[in-house]
Amino acid sequence: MKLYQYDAAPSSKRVEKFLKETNIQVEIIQLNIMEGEHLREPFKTMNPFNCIPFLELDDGTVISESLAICKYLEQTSNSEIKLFGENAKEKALIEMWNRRLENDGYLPLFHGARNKFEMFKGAVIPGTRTNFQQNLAVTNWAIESAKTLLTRLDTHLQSLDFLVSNKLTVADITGFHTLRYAERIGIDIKSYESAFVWFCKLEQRPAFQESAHLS
Ligand SMILES: N[C@@H](CCC(=O)N[C@@H](CS)C(=O)NCC(=O)O)C(=O)O
Repeated sequence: MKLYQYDAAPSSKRVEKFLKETNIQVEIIQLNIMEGEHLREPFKTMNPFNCIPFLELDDGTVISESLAICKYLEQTSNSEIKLFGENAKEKALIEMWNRRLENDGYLPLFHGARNKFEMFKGAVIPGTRTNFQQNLAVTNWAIESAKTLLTRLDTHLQSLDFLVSNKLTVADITGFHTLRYAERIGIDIKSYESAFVWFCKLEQRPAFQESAHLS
């Protein structure tokens, strides 16, 4: 089994944090997406969505999407740490928060960034290289959506250290990277005080010390 990553990319960072928190070991191969390595063969055919991360199983099956990868690894490992939850209620609440964060924050901001920053010119749609133009209206919509989410998140986190069951789950990892995107795109995340305290505590965790950064 091999995990294809590019450690400086947010999607890979989510998987990296999951692996460190759960102590799951997997062989990792770095593909340099800045140099388009993922767009060349054999990787282009292995994952037709042409993005990292993706996991190649020993039988040749390829699983992409960061959380699908994490879920597969959690369910097939001996790790006692279950970041997707241990019972029906916990699992549902984790999925609820994860979807809220992804739908209203992480994904809008992900596309907002691709429609704003110079480095994404010619690569507005993930896993493509085209002349499709960037559109700042997408970025502005993303900022508005994320601010609404951050207000709600801030209220939820007023008396909590984590989003669900007072222990770290994948929803916290998604949330951490949502705030990272928000900060990068210019939202003042410090003004969401409870969410910012939660973010800073997460940042201190050993598993959240990152191995690579985008330049
Ligand atoms: N929803 C996917 C997103 C994957 C994705 O967009 N990965 C980006 C890096 S964060 C990528 O590989 N980009 C390469 C490209 O656009 O060519 C996931 O969570 O795994």
